Amino acid sequence: MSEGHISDITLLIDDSIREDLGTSVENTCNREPLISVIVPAYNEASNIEKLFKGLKKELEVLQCYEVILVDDGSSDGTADLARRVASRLGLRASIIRLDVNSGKPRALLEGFSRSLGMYVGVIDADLQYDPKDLVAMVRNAIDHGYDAVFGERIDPSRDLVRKLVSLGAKILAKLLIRKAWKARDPTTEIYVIRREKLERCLGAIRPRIKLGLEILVRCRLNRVSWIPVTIRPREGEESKFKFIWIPSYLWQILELTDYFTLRYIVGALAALPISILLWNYIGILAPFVGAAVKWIFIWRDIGLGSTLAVKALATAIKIAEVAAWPVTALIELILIHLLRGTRI
Ligand SMILES: Nc1nc2c(ncn2[C@@H]2O[C@H](COP(=O)(O)OP(=O)(O)OP(=O)(O)O)[C@@H](O)[C@H]2O)c(=O)[nH]1
Ligand SMILES: [Mg+2]
Repeated sequence: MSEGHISDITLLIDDSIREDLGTSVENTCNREPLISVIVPAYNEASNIEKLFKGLKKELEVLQCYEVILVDDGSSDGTADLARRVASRLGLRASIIRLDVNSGKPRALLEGFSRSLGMYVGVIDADLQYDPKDLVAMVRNAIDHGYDAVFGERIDPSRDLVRKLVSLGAKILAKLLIRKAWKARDPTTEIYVIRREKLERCLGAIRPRIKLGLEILVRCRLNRVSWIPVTIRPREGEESKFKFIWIPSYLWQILELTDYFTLRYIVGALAALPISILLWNYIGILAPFVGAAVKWIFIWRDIGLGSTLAVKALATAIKIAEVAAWPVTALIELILIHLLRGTRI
């Protein structure tokens, strides 16, 4: 990636906790790699061998590729093992290890910032996706000139609760985010994007739980395609899915939603119970905290300056209302005097 964008992203992760374990084989093709495949990995040691074999077999047909595995503070030696396996297999791979677990989205952003390929692809380390699908996506992008190709996940093995959670997440994104309306799988985790397009929007992408959705919404993608990918049941290491991800997903949706009014209403509705709950603790300050909650929702749409200006105007109107009370009372009194004795 170009220097400017590298600095944007690397700022997210302190240099002292990042270690580049090097590249397994000479990573330079005669030209830029066709694809950089970013693999986020957290405690995936038992899957590395099979993962790398699969990637090598499929990516070799593209000749010029690079794999960037970002180990995110694993405690099972994922990074060391990955380096050894990559060099044994002759896989063109760079292994980056972050000492502190920073979460999948930050790991992906770190990988993006290191990528050199014409296309950047993302695939999980847990063997649930077939690298063949990634190759099909690049081919699709090249053949038809797509800016990005996303995988539409078909997951026959998921349990009912996860299926329902996933369906709810998709519906919510489609309903609230205009750009996600036509997306066949807005929460997808496997995709390929033209690096040139990614570079332009990297500064706007936040490290949120569904980075594919961030890319879909925040990057200017003129032509996008979807191809079906079947998810295999997880083998080896256990799932890292946590239900705590659900509120952070909801937050991401609220950030990405086009519906400003909805955000305002959610903020306004949250303000009242918050004020009531806090009343016992901070008394008269509670309504101010409640109001602040409402305004935080709006702040990101119009900026801090405008938020303060609107708030100042609204407060001025309220003060004027209160100040006008004696005047209105006086007018009422005069009217009562004038009308005394008459009945309409
Ligand atoms: N770098 C990094 N990778 C992570 C982290 N958490 C999960 N991953 C990786 O992200 C990928 C997806 O994780 P999974 O645990 O399979 O999560 P999931 O696919 O949403 O959940 P399942 O459907 O249950 O498999 C795997 O390659 C993990 O190793 C993390 O904190 N940092
Ligand atoms: Mg998985």
